[in-house]
Amino acid sequence: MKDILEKYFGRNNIGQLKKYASGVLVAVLFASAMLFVLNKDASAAGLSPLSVKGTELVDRSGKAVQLKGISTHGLSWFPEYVNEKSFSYMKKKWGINVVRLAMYTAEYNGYCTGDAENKKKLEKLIDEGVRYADDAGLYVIIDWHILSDGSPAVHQKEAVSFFKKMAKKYKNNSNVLYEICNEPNGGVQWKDIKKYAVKVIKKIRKYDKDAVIITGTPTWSQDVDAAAADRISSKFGNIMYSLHFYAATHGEFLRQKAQKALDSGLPLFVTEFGICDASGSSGINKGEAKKWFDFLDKNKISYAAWNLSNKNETSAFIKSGCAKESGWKKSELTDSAKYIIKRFK
Ligand code: IDC
Repeated sequence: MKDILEKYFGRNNIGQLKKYASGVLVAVLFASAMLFVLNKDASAAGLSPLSVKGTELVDRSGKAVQLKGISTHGLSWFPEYVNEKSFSYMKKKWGINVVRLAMYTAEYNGYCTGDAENKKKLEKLIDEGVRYADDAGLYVIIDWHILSDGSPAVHQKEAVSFFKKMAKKYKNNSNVLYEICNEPNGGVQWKDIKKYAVKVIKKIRKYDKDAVIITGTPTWSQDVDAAAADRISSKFGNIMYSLHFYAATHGEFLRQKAQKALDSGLPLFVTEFGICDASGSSGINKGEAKKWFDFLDKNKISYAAWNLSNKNETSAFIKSGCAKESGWKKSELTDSAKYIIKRFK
């Protein structure tokens, strides 16, 4: 080797060449270290990290991104749908690009009401869900699904330590988004939700500097106007606000509220919706559903449909007689599923 180098560069130049080579090496190492510090890794599937620009979600190059996908039912009750095949099937055949992992906090076997074993099981499911999503090329929302607990303050302590764990684990996963309280209800005010949100966001930001964080809003995530009037400090970056609708219950009045919030610059994310009524289990309203989808698409609002399960309810995607955990045929899907899948495409 030495002989060859000497032949081409001359004996006197070898020392300089070595210096030059080590300089290049140092520069390359420094550049990759900087990239690592400044950027999340791209996911296995090469998904770009997301950020929030104005009211929109954008990718690394600043291009607007609209996430479209589905929410699981409660992870404790329908864990079987979190599997590798179902995620890649929904991506390929339905055209989704996001899945939401709904983890109830207070209901039966919720994260805060079950035992330690249950907690472990749920965390393992989230871990698998994040991995399957990544492999399939999907973004994934980790949803702290408060519901019967009404105010997020009820389980605030658990929420802070849960999201600390998540943020430490997933800080380099470009496909992970955090939803910190599904649907505040029971009269809890925005100022109290905001207090909770700031506590949780601060904890997440300690580890994960830039992942998108979505907070719930008052009245089952409908009062986005209240949040618009008193936003969370922009210093945290990449914060969005959830808007939930069920088309057979919520119509024009809620779209108007949402429009006003958008006009004032509030970034919205529909982390949950149905085209039936708010009970999740009666009549579908296709007329209103169409108006909602047109509204979402026009404003590039991201959304996740409730729910991926075969529970005997209108909002479920899989017919209750079907036990398959992926690869569903059209005849095995409900009317909700068939309608919504058409809009994914
Ligand atoms: C519903 C489920 C139903 C379950 C119930 C209580 O569809 O099977 O028994 O929760 O846990 C929401 C909630 C979501 C609800 C859904 C339909 O976020 O948890 O799921 N809904 O009622 N907000 C508005 C409607």
